[in-house]
Amino acid sequence: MAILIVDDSADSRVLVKRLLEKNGFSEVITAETAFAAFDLLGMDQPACVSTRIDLILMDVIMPDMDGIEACRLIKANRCLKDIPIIVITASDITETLERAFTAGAMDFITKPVKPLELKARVLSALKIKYEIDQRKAREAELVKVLEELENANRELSRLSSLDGLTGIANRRHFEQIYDMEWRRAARTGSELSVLFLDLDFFKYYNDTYGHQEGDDCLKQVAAAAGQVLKRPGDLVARYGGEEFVVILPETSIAGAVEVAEAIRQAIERCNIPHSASPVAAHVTVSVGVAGGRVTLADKPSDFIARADKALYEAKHSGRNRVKVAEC
Ligand code: GH3
Ligand code: MG
Repeated sequence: MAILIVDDSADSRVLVKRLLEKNGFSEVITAETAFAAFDLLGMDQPACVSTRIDLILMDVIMPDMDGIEACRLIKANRCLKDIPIIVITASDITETLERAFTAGAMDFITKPVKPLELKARVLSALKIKYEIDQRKAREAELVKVLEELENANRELSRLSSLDGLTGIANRRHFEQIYDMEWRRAARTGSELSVLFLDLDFFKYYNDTYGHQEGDDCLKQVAAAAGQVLKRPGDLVARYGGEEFVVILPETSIAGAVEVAEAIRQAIERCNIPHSASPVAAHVTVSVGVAGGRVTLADKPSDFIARADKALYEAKHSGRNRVKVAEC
């Protein structure tokens, strides 16, 4: 905690310094001119430099630049504006004091300086400075905590929309996006398609290779399906267990069948051995497709039910195939 005395008179500087030191203020720095004070405060630096100075005692009448103008410049500096300034003046003319307060001075002391008055004013200014510092530290801490909270919330909302195993969207996220895409399609009268994918004989896969391998297989299938999707609005999500769902906005049934077939083939190309499957030597999927132009008379659940029914038909007509829902 340092106090800076700015005074062109050497006698005054020595006197005030001694008085302060006698009252236990051990770190007292002096400057002969306003410019020397600016140097000490680092005012010529482009960025804020940390200063030890907690209080400035500023003489008013000085050559080159008077104490009031110096006070105004220090207060205009965003790095230094919280340092209290007490002006030391030979006159207590109202006009001088008014100018000093307008320039940002906190208090004044008249010359000749009286020891008790100096001590009282310095103590009260330092107390205020301490409180300002405490408040600023609390504010900085609060800003930091808020930033951390915002980051954590962002991460939480990202995680809450992802499936823990496969890393693709989860069912909750699918439902949000589907609802949004449905309303958009109904509003604009555009087409929307939905695919339901289900691994064939996956129970046998787990029984043969174990649950861990089963989990790895689900990850590969999710990644393969995701790679097929090219448009920014397309979304693949894990609907649950070994079932996946794909949303294809602004896509006709014919387009959706193409995507479904591309996904089915991409999963075949992964060539994940499935020795217990009655339909192929590798992992395969069945896909149900529903879609078309959305009107306000339709319900969002209609497409889901139709895609699910088409999936059921794909299963019952031999698996490892794509089936389109009847309207
Ligand atoms: P289908 O061709 O008729 O779909 O037969 P399926 O064996 O795939 O269908 P079923 O519904 O009988 O079995 C689904 C299996 O998927 C059973 C379940 O243990 C497995 N499964 C579901 N979720 C997970 C998972 O997160 N990890 C693993 N490893 N297996 C899962
Ligand atoms: Mg299955």
